[in-house]
Amino acid sequence: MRLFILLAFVGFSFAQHNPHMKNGRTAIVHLFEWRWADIAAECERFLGPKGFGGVQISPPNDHIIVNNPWRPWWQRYQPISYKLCSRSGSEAELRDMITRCNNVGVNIYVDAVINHMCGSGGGEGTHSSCGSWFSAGRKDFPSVPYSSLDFNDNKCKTGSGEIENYGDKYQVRDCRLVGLLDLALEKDYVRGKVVDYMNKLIDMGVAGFRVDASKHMWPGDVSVVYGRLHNLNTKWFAGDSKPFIYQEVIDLGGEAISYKEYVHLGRVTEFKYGAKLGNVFRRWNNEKLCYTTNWGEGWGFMADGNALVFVDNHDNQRGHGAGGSSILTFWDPRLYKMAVGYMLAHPYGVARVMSSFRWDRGSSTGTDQGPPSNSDGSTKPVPINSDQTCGDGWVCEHRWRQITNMVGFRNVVNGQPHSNWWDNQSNQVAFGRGNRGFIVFNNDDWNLDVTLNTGMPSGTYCDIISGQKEGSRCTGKQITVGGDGRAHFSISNSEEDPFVAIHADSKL
Ligand code: AAO
Repeated sequence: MRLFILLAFVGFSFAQHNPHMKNGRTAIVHLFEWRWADIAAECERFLGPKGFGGVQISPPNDHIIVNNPWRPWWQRYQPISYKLCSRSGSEAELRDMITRCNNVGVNIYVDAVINHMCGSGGGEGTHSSCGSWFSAGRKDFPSVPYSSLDFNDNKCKTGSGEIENYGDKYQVRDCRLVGLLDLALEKDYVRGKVVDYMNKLIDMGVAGFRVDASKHMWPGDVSVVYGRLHNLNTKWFAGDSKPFIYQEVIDLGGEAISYKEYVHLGRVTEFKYGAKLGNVFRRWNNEKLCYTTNWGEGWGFMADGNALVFVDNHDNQRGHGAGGSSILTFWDPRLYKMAVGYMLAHPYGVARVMSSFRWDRGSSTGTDQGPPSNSDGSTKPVPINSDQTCGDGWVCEHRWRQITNMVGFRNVVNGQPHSNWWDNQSNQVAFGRGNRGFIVFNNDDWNLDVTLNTGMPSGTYCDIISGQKEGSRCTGKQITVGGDGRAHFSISNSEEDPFVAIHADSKL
């Protein structure tokens, strides 16, 4: 009986921690600011075939239009209503994308902005992506509808009405985050509107949500919201599947609010992961790759089953949000590929890969600059070049061979233990995943030349970093594993990508 209660509890409490990825897929890609039509095509032509498990999409709901005169990316974090027309496309296009991605085994996770509406200085008029009339000054959003009664200002105790001190949990939850009108999620009416919005998306076929600004909502309030969500659409998911929830809580330590208040509700973004991994690969603060032998919980991160991990996200890649200068991004491609490779090879957490657009680092628009756009402000499509990279300012890190192939690696080794660790007490390390995969890094200033126990069956394998297996041939390095599981590795520190990875499906 006791065991039964325990199992029932575990089953219940972990229900929203499961990303419900299909066919043993394991990684999410954030296609930041992509149009729905492009995501649908990308699922069919690339993500499905390459084994990606899901896409995090930008907020699909009605949002403010900021004319600067250019449109910043962050306008989508200022909701005007829960209608489904956004910079990425119409409701019909959203529905078509969800259907087409699900049909090729790729889940959709929605970035849900439910803590607030637009900024208090957002003005009055119909400058929203759906053309909905609103008044920020009067806190009037008739397309929901929300009125001034549905906001928290009466609860907030700071003089400015803003969050002034992250050391005070009441401020963080009851006051405005950067001027954004803070919804009173304690009200059943507000909860109901949020639940209806999320349930509509679930019924359309999404697999879950990234919950924006979760730190700024009381756990008791979001718990009620999550509890009222529908099960996933049985056209694509097993019956009784709860939506996957991953909550954006920035906790690098030292603040009033801890990630621990949210882990029973769903997964939580582990912001320490990218900050520390950046230090390790940059070799800052005397960090060395060899110290990552106990990477994960051993580094003070949250429990494996609660974590959503990433090297960079749409905020900290451009200096917004938290993380600091150690965060690695596509601007440092060599170290970035290694860090993403490390994350995808390592069993800890549910992994999310970032896919960005370039911004002009020299210009005044800087880190606010929106996605590649036409002169009328509409977002440009993502053109695919003949070499499979993307054009027009879309970076498409997920299409970089090294990263794509490591997504495949993560699928092949799924469920296998972290094994056969080796290091040189510096920045050369190697580890395996049972007998299914093995990876070797050289982040030192000298060559690596060593014979290691890989734990893999004997045979010749194709390195998926310097090339890949194409039919029966290998376009990269070949690694020969002997009958004793040992293989010789040689990685020059001057190589373009100083790491090597092999797995069961790259055997020649
Ligand atoms: C825009 C304008 C504002 C304007 C506002 C309203 O930029 O000037 O006032 O409109 O008109 C995004 C953009 C914002 C944008 C907003 C709305 O990033 O610039 O404002 O859309 O359009 C906090 C939150 C976290 C949030 C992060 C950016 O806790 O939830 O700020 N991220 C999400 C989204 C993000 C979005 C929103 C939320 C809003 O991912 O894209 O904003 O929907 C500390 C706290 C963190 C806090 C940071 C803020 O971090 O811990 O919780 O994040 O401060 O800077 C060390 C510490 C670390 C600390 C950090 C500070 O690293 O260890 O804890 O320093 O840098």
